Amino acid sequence: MKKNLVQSLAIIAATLMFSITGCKPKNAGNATEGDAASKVYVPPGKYDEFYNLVSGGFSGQVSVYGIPSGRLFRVIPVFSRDPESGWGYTEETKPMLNTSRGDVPWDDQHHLELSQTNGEVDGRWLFANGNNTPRIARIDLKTFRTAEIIEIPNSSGNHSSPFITENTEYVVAGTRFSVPMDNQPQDVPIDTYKKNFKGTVSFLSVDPKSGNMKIAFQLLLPGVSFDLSHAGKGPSNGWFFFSCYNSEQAHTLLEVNASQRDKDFIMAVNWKKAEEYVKQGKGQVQNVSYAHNVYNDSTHTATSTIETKTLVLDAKNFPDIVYLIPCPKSPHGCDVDPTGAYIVGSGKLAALIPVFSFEKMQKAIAVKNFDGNYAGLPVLKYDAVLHGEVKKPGLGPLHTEFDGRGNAYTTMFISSEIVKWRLSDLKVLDRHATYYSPGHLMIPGGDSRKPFGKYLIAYKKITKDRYLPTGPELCQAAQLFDISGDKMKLLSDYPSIGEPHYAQALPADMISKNSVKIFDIQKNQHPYVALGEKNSKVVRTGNRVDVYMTMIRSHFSPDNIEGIKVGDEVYFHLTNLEQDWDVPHGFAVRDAPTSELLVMPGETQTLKWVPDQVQIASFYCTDFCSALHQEMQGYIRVSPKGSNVPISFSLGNNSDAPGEAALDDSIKTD
Ligand code: RUQ
Ligand code: CUA
Repeated sequence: MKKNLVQSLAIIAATLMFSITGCKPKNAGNATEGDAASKVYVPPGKYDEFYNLVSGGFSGQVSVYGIPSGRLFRVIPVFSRDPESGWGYTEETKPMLNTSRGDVPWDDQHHLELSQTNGEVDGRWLFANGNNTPRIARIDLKTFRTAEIIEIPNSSGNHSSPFITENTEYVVAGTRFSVPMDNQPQDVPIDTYKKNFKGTVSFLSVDPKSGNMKIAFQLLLPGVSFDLSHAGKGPSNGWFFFSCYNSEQAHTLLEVNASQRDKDFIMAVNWKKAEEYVKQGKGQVQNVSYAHNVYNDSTHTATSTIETKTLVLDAKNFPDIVYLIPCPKSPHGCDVDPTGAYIVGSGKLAALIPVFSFEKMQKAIAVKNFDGNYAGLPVLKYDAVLHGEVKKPGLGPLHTEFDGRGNAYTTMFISSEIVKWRLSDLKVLDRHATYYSPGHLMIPGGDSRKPFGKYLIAYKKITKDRYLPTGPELCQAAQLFDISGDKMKLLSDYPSIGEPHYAQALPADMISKNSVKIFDIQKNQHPYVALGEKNSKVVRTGNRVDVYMTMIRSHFSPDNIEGIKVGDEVYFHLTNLEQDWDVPHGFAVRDAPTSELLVMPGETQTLKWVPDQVQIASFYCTDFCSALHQEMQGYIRVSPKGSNVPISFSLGNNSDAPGEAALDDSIKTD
């Protein structure tokens, strides 16, 4: 007990010290080792070995890097509007950011999880959580586009998400903030937390063919904070593990008030059992409201549906679904090793890392080796479930990944290092400084049954002096290590987009072999497609004008439009007629209070424009598409409201108005 107190004090002292000194370990200078340069060098024209998909944190997006080069390939817009691609600005993509409370064009994206088959990454989909407005997105890795976003009811701050079961049967979402349930009064005093605030974890089923998600059931739980999670695998398949903090149920100054108890919990959920109860018709259907947004690659259009029902199982009424494992000091990371035998909890303020045994947990459950209950849920005895503790690993353990060779790697936020330890005897084998303060780390496949244990990347919260200064705001960063030998070797570091939290990676060909190069224009089912220039046209219906416009190197059809009036609602439906890889065209019209469109070959996208003054408005292609890209442009005549200029449109009719030909005598065309 006393020792615990001393350790806690030491940690608090260290935390303070690091926050004051800025977490700068000694010898930050000569960081790489040996032939690092040649190990990360991918010569021009050669490909990287792995795709690395990295969370964008408060950018709301996901970025795609190559490993080992650290080259940035792309930013995939997910929860935030993106002017570069028109995501969330085009009529087709606006519904993707719809929620039960309207348009929410930003989120805080923390965790990513690749779809798996038999516990191994399969390269089909990438799931991403939205933290602030509880949502889960599914990205289709054929197109690198967000294909679906579903909102989570009865939740607030969707942090322990979107982790998956070993055959992608379910993707989970646990609430960070406990709140009054959606069907309960919301206008309650905050100090009625213990009575009125509840936690939930949600299980969303994933259709094995289409990938489409559906909220299968939610577990109603005591009002604590759920933080991270990971599914069991192999022998522990059928279980899900969630870390939780604030078992104190504080609602203010959590920094102090939620750090009172010596132990919080890892919550073990028997989801197969829960599934059986659902099949038996147990649980309660609640009226709620949440958006389910799906993008269709044939119509190139998203739809948003507001769903109204959710099935809730109150965990305390089903005594064999949920068990609590005591875990020291506000656990954060919750990681399951590749064999599925061990569950690692990382107490942010603990001076050790507890490793739990699934087998021991099963035994303890069988003989009811309980230490009382917490809010009606059985608490297992710590010692009965413990495989052992990693002693003196470092300060501030956060997250653990595995190399598939029996070793685990844990980030130490406070002492700014990665610590390698062995699962069997819990011995620390190696440690390496990081620059600085790592949050998550990632080994390709490192949370699956089959890690590709060659590289490790640490994602750092603090950059300080690593790069040229860019004013007060500095980038976050990633650091690549070679973990193929006994000792970790630092190879390189590179900046990241937004704040990286979790990441995933997989061998490049698992994705590249299926990558879509163009959309087949013959299969374009967009209601406003123009299949060929001869079908381009301008149609007025009242004050709505639909422009069916095509793009091909290097002109629009039509490119002269007249008869538009101030206040008209003009919809430019741009169809890119190209059928070649890497030939997008862009579209921007003057003063449109929205972004450009960027239209891929075979695709149709729509920009809405309401001209508010009489003008000749120009429009042009924004993406350099050919030597004559700069010629890809056009004019729109906007006449006053109520004028009687008829709609007309043309392409290539370069004749002059009667009597106007020789206005400028200096121009001779002979
Ligand atoms: S978090 S740095 Cu995943 Cu949001 Cu641990
Ligand atoms: Cu089309 Cu530039």
